[in-house]
Amino acid sequence: MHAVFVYGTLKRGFVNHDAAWMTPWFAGPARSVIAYPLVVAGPWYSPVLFDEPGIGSRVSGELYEVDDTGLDRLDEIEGVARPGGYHRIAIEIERDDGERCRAWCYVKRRADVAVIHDGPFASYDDTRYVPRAQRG
Ligand code: PCA
Repeated sequence: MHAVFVYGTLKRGFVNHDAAWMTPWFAGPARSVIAYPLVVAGPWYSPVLFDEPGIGSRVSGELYEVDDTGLDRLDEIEGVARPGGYHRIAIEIERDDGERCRAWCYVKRRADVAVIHDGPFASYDDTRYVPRAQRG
């Protein structure tokens, strides 16, 4: 199984959570051990975490334990193989009970993002995201 930390539209209550069949893998709330910049960026107002440790705030999100198929599906949803897509890196995560672990997390490089609308935030709670199916 693979530990995955999600901070954006894969969280419970957001549009990609159901598309990725996340619910059975939920392992609890968690946050990054160190700060990362979490912003709302790009033409579709996507939540984006930049791989710039030490900038912004500790980021709140959710931890999941997914199988190989699940990780493949998440990579597909996050465009890991597509130009301008997310990169998957391992970061240090702290659960609410204080337990720490390394988990996969989807990030981008600042240079791959055309426009930053808002941020940095300690947690993502924006409603402007445009799902893939609604993009022109
Ligand atoms: N999905 C991934 C990265 C950004 C997004 O919208 C997540 O929720 O962590």
